[in-house]
Amino acid sequence: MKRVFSGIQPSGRLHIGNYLGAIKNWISLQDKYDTIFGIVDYHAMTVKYNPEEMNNRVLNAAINYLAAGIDPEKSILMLQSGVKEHTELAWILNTITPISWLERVPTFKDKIKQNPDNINMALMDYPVLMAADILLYKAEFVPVGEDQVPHIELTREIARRFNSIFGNVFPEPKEIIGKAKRILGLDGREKMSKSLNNCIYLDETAEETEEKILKKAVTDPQRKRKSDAGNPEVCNVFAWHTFFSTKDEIEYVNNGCRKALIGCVVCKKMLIKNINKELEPLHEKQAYYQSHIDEVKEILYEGTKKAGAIAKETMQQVREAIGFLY
Ligand code: AQP
Repeated sequence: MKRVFSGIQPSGRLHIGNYLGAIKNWISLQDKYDTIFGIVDYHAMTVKYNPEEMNNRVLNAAINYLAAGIDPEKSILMLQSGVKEHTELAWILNTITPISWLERVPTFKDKIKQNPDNINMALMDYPVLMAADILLYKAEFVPVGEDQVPHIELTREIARRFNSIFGNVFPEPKEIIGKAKRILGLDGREKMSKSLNNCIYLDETAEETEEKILKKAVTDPQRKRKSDAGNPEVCNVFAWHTFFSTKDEIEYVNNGCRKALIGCVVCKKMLIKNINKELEPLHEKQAYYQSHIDEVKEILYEGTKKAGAIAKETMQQVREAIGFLY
């Protein structure tokens, strides 16, 4: 089976953007591919963070992977910092990656804007570590949201360059983009992001989700009252409907909004019902794993060990290729 690798950085609690853009796609790949899903904690260090929170963030990510349906019998669930070969390979890849390739990565520019007081080396080097994450497992496919595509392109360029200098070691991975390319946040403008306080978190209660959507979710800004005809194309609440509601409901909301037959509150309430319905089984499993946290740690430990064995093999080939066989 061909191999798939993907990961999420534990830079905060996971949200429905991570769920729709990443985790939900991962579930469907488990039967067709040899799948490895990482919690990439070294990536979460590129911005300031509270060390006391990191352990809980990692466990929150692991719980959500499992609750959403990552099956440890089918997939490897691993922790990046538990496999030292990630940073080792990243260093080697650094030596063949021109700085100019990293300067043009769009997320680097975004991160500089978001962290003007902490523009560190790792913010720029993040995509090389990501390339190492993928290439270490010789993954051929990487399911990601649209924002990560430049990183996968860069990974291909790095793999190509390594292979041309040192001999053929790495396949060139391809991205797999699902239907949810870019989920916007409650603000209806920016990508839903852990660092932007515009999220519906996966561990939020049904009541918290309801309150956030009713009070904070921005709809068509032109529509001031129910009697105004709305434009679903510019309404983020409508965009969310397309992921959580049935075909008939989407049509009902689309038509009702355009003809001013329904107001934004009715539209939001229907969405709330559907989001909570989809997340209900996930919440039940979260509660199970929360109260069986040792089971979660064991799964992560075993997965990290398995990943480590694959990583060792690749690094042996890399060392042979770069002439480090003393
Ligand atoms: N809003 C989103 N829409 C679609 N996909 C998304 N992903 C994240 N947000 C959205 C996808 O989730 C995977 C893991 O992403 P990540 O958490 O490792 O990094 P990120 O994209 O930087 O996520 P955040 O929430 O925006 O984190 P911060 O705020 O810390 O930078 C990726 O496949 C990503 O595409």
